[in-house]
Amino acid sequence: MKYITIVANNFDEAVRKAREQYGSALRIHSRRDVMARGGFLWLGKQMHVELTCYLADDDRPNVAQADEQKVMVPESVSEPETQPVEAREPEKEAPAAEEKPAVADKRDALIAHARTLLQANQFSSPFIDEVLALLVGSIGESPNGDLSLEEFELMLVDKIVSLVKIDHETQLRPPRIFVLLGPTGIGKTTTIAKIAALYGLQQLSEFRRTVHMITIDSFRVGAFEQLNAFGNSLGMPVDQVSDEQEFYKALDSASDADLILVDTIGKSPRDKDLAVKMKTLLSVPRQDECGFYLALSGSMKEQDLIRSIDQYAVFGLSALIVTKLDETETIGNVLSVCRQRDLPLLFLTDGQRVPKDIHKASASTLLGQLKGFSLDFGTLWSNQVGPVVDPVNEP
Ligand SMILES: Nc1nc2c(ncn2[C@@H]2O[C@H](COP(=O)(O)OP(=O)(O)OP(=O)(O)O)[C@@H](O)[C@H]2O)c(=O)[nH]1
Ligand SMILES: [Mg+2]
Repeated sequence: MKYITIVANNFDEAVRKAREQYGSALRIHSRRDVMARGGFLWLGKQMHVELTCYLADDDRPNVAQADEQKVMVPESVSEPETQPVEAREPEKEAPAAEEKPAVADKRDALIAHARTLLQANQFSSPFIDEVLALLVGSIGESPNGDLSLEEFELMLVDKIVSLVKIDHETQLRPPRIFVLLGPTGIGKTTTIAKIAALYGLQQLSEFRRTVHMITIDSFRVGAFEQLNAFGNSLGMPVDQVSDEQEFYKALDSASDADLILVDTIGKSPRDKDLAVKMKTLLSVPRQDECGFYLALSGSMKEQDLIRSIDQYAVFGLSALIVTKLDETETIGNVLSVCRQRDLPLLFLTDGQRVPKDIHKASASTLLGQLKGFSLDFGTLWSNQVGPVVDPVNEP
């Protein structure tokens, strides 16, 4: 039995050509999708389909015609590597042809690559599914999946970033009273000092604020001394309040400040009395001047992040500050939770140094935290509202 190879731009066209030349005696043995040019991850620039066919012995009405038309089919006639497959009704295969299996293969490979990257960065399953669904849509708009790996990864990070909100408004115009909440030891006090420097020592006058710090933590030994030490280094006033009256007085004495940073108690979720005390104290300032922000560590597990957000939701959280990013390799957990709880990101901190180790959240700072991509996002990792003077780390 002789085999005939028919080459066409796609499966439909190959079948049509074959039928025109050989009539209904034609049987399709196998199909191969061939790249005209190679490319990364099967991303060849041009593809064609090779059909290997044979003519059924019992029904070959057009052999002569076929011989005459040999010039219309490629020379290559080869022995099959696998057993022939019947293809009496190629129309039934047409949907598969419309799918363009080679394109589908490329798309599947890219999606698998994206899934691996997202999993490696600890994104949650719902977040991964959402990103992949968006990617499938975008790849579909790219004819023949004609994408380089870099283009595809850019598309991937674009989807990631599109799902995470960033609180640019607060970065540029923080509320007059900025309350920072969060679990014990998460980095609240240190972050308050960093924010104080960011705005209080800001070189760009449009972002500069007169800062006053207040701690409502009168429970932990040394809480005031810690914040006060930062205040002394930064040259900013610090008050400690333990009841509503003291809070009113402190707010009074801070009347000329246009940014009042309020450090809070790292309350244990089990301590109900402390929670009530904090809620009572934090209802003292004018609520329309207040913004409530939650600090959580980048190394917390997804479920713990969600639990904390839900515990502090009673305050009406405006945005999230992620601390201690230097202690974790991945940021997918945080971004997934932000998406899940519809909470924007405000700042990221990545070290103990005040004021250096704080960065405003932005597309580029988030990308700087993504691992495993071929693209180098590291150079994008910068930075702040504007340049700040650093009286703590620089003489
Ligand atoms: N590695 C790292 N350490 C940090 C970061 N932010 C704060 N810390 C450290 O975390 C420890 C706790 O920081 P604090 O600012 O006292 O935390 P807190 O939330 O105020 O703690 P409590 O008031 O006790 O609830 C300190 O040793 C900080 O220097 C950060 O971004 N990275
Ligand atoms: Mg503290």
